[in-house]
Amino acid sequence: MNAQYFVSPNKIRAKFSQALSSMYQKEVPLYGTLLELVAETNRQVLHEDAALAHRLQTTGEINRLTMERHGAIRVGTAKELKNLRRLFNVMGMSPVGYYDLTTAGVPVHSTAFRAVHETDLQVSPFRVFTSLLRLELIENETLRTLAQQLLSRRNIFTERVLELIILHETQGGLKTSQAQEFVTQALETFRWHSLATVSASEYQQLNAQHRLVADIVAFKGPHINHLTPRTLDIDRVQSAMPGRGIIPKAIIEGPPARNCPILLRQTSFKALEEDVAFIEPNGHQVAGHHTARFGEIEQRGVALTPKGRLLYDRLLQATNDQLQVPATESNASQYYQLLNDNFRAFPDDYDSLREQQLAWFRYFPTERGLAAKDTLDKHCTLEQLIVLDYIRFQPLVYEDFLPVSAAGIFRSNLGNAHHTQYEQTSSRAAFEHALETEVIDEIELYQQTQQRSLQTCAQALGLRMLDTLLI
Ligand code: OOG
Ligand code: NI
Repeated sequence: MNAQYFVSPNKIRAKFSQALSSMYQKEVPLYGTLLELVAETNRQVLHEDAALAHRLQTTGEINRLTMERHGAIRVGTAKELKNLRRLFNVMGMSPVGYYDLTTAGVPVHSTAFRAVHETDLQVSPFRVFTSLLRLELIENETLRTLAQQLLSRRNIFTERVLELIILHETQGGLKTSQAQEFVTQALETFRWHSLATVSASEYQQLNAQHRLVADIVAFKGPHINHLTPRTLDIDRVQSAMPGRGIIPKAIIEGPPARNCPILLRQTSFKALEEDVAFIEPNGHQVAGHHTARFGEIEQRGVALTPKGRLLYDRLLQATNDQLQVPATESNASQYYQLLNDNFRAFPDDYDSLREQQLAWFRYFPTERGLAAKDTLDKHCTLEQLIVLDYIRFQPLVYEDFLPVSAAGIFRSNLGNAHHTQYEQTSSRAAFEHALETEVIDEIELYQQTQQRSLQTCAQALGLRMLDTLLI
């Protein structure tokens, strides 16, 4: 069948993320309150900063501002992870990056399912941080067996969504009505189930092992545990949260506020205690509570090269070493002070970030450059073309996650009771084995996007030697 009959995966992704957002707002009303706060703050910022408003208008981003940028789920088995990969593939999302959270005392490893090409990201940047429980880290054998049994008994996908996935794989796409049905059916995997699959005492044992184990194992499916819209001013939203009855986590994760934002800053409200019911062996239901779901906000900046990332990791590590204890509400201002001081060593203008090869950029030919095309010296270097204002550059936005930040988000939602130290660490090979494919290296994606933009410049300016344009 011809590809033109099929709905673009980008469209399916955009529709799915909208449907997920509506469902989550109904399930967690406080998340709706957070969305309102974010929308209001974005409006204020745009009102105060006309240049920013203009920029967002010209790029069309203004219309997508409050659209969610990411969500997260946690699954229990290799099979669940593999089938999620197939499900996300229908929406044009591939596994990018490997995150080992065990070093931070969280018994999972993760990837981000997302679009990989800049034109697809432009349509919908929606991504899902997806974690796989590392069952082998449960030391108590009885409990591990219980967890395994519970997981092997459940099926987190509807029969119909599995059929549609196969249809997509065999015919190469989905037609309109199939795509609509896919969105409705796929949503079921992410839905909240307040009736647990375990008894109250089993829940307590799983929870005592690790709150995350109970969250992943004791329910029918991997409920979406948060969604994350983009804010134009994360500091402002963080401080306005309590006024709306939202309790924020202690600190904003990631780099400090800067003129030229780098990577990703994020914060969340603390997970809510929700009513659930446990099911006793005699079939009776017992009322109880479970704490897992929350809302998050993010602000993204330029993606860093490996060199830039090393510098970022070093400065963040230095901050945490100097603080000596974990950052909490009581030492938050000291933490920010140290963070700001340390990050003075990170250049804060785009020229330096580019010249020192700390960040990735996209290059664009200017009107002036295009007008000069025929008279251009064919041996011009990229730097000369920039000086001549024939080529300009824009920061390439970071599309991924940060392990230290992710651990901070996890931890703030797991209570402070867990300071587990795991002997085993990174097991990327096992993760990829479960996924039945390798995860994509995010650095390669940024490099390719930058390189594509350079090639487009070269073509537009009639230059043959693309390589000379490499920085
Ligand atoms: C995922 C936490 C990590 C982020 O934005 O870094 C995360 C989870 O709680 O399942 O979402
Ligand atoms: Ni998140």
